Amino acid sequence: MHLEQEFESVRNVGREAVRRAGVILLEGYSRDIKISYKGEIDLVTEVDWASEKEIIRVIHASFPRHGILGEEGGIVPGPGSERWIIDPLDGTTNYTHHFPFFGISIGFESEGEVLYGIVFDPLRNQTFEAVKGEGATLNGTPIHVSETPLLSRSLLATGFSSSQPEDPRRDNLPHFNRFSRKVQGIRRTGSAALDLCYVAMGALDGFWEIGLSPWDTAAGSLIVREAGGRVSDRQDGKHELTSPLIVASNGLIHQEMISLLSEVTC
Ligand code: 2AM
Ligand code: CA
Repeated sequence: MHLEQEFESVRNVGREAVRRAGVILLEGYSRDIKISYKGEIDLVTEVDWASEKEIIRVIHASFPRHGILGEEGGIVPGPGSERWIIDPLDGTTNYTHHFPFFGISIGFESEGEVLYGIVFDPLRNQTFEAVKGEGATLNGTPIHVSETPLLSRSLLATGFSSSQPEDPRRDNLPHFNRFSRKVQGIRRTGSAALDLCYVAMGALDGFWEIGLSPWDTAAGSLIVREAGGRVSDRQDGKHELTSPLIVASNGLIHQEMISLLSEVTC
């Protein structure tokens, strides 16, 4: 198949997968659902599993040989380098408490590079999408990061991962404490994928978090970059999907964020 044609199919599959997963999330949101615990506080629901299963079904219907990395255990190696990185429900804790902030995140990677990302917020019917080199959109309209020039004028977001909270290297409170005295405000929304999209559309000026997984950041990082923003690790190096800390911003406040993070020793 021609490369451009194949890419058009990647986009169509991404859209169809989030649309179907969104129906599952909205259906579960309106009734009592079964919750299981992965750890003391880290939870998963029957909806996470059903959503991931449906997303994998849609992908494999068109691309049976592509690999899968899904948060809920859907790990299928493929013979080539193409891989789909899936968070079937980002913001599960919000979801189970009926705090209306959660989404679905899907990234498509080839030869180790994310080329396409889609994040869908089914409650607001907002679809954030990016293709490498082609910009980022919200419901089809191009989006761009904010123009806030200074950290002191910025609204940031962060999060606190629910696993290994006792590990001091994953303790975000010292960073939170330091940032909170330097910025206009910090939000803690509970969905890293949507936080990244909010940076991309300029509603947030920056975001950082420790201990995220590839499925939390694969799509959102590309969406930020394609919206003109910057994404890095804590030393301003390349952010890999497995980097322990992610910093995303409008670019203008990035250095200030990096400097402030370097002041915290952990
Ligand atoms: P989740 O709802 O898909 O688990 C909250 O700050 C962010 O951290 C959310 O995107 C949440 O995604 C993610 N998160 C929660 N527990 C996590 C864990 N154990 N590892 C990595 N990310 C986690
Ligand atoms: Ca999840």
